[in-house]
Amino acid sequence: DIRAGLAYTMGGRCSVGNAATNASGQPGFYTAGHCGSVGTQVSIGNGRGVFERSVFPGNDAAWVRGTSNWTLTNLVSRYNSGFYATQSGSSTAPIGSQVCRSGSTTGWHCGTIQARNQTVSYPQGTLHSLIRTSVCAEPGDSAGSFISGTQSQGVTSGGSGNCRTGGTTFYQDVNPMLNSWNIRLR
Ligand code: TYR
Repeated sequence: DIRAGLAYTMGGRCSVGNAATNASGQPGFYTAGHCGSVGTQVSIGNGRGVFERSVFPGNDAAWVRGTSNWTLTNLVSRYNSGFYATQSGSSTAPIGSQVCRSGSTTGWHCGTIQARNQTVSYPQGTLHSLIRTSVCAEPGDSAGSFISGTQSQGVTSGGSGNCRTGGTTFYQDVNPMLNSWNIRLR
């Protein structure tokens, strides 16, 4: 089944944002745009999918549709912290809220939401409207789910530092993806 935080490969490795369905009810997940361009093929376990939407830079947003039989769940992998978190919506959490993220390199890590509407420059270009957090992340954690309580907030984009000494990580807001592509959270 498809769960937030699971690893997928597409040449490199990224993490599932959240399981979701598109306007036609087809299963898939949303993720980060820097993980693949439209047409990029994805493997997740023995399942297959394809990037059907991708925006990067500018934003860091993408939709992957499953091309094999996928079972979707609203669970978020917490890795070494045990069991799962449950996602039940995408209400925006205020600045200062605790937020955690699930990623396939470093697992489950938490911190606080520090600032919205951040413009960030990567070697590939400039991104707008990212949200800054004190959560650590490392390569391969990209695109994994940020969740505050039970509410999904977004997908891991990039940042600095690491999970040994601490870091700053920016995420892409989930709601613009859901709204502009008519995607429904699982
Ligand atoms: N951008 C990274 C990826 O593609 C994820 C990452 C996030 C890496 C924050 C480092 C960092 O500090 O996997």
